[in-house]
Amino acid sequence: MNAVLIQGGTVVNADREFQADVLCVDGQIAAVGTGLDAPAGASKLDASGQYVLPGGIDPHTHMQLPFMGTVTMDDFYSGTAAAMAGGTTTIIDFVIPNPQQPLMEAYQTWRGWAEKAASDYSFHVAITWWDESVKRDMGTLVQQEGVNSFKHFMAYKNAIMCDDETLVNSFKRCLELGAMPTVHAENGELVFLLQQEMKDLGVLGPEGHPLSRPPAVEGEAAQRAIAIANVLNVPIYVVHVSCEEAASAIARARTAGQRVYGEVLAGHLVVDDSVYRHPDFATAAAHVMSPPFREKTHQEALWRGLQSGSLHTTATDHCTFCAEQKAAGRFDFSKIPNGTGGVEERMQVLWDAGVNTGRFTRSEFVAITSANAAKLFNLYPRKGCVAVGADADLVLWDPVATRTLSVKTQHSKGDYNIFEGRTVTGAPSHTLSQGKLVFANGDLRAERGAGRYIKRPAFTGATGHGSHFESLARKARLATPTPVAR
Ligand code: URQ
Ligand code: ZN
Ligand code: ZN
Repeated sequence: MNAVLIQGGTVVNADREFQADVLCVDGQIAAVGTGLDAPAGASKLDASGQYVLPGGIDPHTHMQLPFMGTVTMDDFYSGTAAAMAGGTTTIIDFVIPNPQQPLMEAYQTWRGWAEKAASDYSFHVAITWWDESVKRDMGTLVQQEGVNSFKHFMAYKNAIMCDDETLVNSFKRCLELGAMPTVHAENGELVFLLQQEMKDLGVLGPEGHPLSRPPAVEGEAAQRAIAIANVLNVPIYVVHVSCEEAASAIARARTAGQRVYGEVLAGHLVVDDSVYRHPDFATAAAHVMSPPFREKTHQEALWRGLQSGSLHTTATDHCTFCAEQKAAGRFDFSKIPNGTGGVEERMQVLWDAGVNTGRFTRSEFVAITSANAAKLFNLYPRKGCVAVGADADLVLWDPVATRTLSVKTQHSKGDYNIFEGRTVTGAPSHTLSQGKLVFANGDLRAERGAGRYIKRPAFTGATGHGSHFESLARKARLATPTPVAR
């Protein structure tokens, strides 16, 4: 029996916080309460003065991603190890089939890559093309493999971009299956045209990246995806919302009663577009990711979206390329591999810029870093809360610890840190994954292959939390027209 008793801490869940000890036995939470006794042989952790949080969930990472002619620096071991050093104990990554590649083939490939993961993981599957076999494989993935979310890139023309026909077919299939459609919302046709215009003007450096992907390009795609979902009566989750235009499109739809959910990257909350005007190519290129970092004014819209509940989760889109890889675009910004890191820093940045500033309560912090993602992707209450029966994925959070975030101390294999030099107050002192201590006061003990693939049931029938799909189906039935007898 592997038992750990965490004593003297304040448990923080998304709904409340309270003084309690937490007993973990064989990878699950066995008891939560005051004055718990440790079973014989149990190890003890003193959490006095600290908060005991559910392990963070990052619903948007790309470990070991083949993209734009190269492969990310972090694989599933190094990426999940870095995540646990920052308090994140579950990632939801992406299977991204090449166009015309059978979904099941891509899925098996990614499952193989992820066997080295040190923490638990799950997969969204991207729909990058369409025919009857894709429709069939989506069913297999939902019914047999525990996939309940499908990603659609509206950007990346001539690569993995979805046209409206694919969006409509796939969203409809998602509704049939009880799966959440998600979108990368940028109009890829506009991006392609604006990239060409920038190059025709001789703008070839990284400063051309944001200029070719203005907020209006994201706002249009977000609005279009939301409108398609509305007509089809399916919920929709917009990933990496980066600008006011997309955030307000989501807020408007929600106010009108539509089931739309939004995700915000930690980077988009605190990094702005001045990085692209840095004179050093490598520094500017290191920040090339899509959607790009925006003018500061957009950050307030994102904070307000999270505070008001119109945006729901935080993520990182951890997708690290080194300077040599980024140099592929030295003379053409459109060839710079898109992606930045952050999987280790997310929770510390959000605590420092969110909780310490009074934007979020500690419970709201848990909601946006763990519980909401668990609920939206049907991992709750196995993940996302400190409760009996949940997985023993826990973080002992020291609210007075200070850290300076830097590439020099990060555990990612990337060679850049978009939060370089930022000093934060509040950091994980200990991380437990499946009840095992994997991080303790700077000592990372991530075990290659210890992570498990986590199945996520579809949102139909008894599973899920008050399935939004059933309520939508009821709404659709009520709205079903009756044919006129003639
Ligand atoms: O678009 C994404 O989410 C992937 C390809 C990572 N890269 C990025 O720039 N966000
Ligand atoms: Zn994306
Ligand atoms: Zn991504």
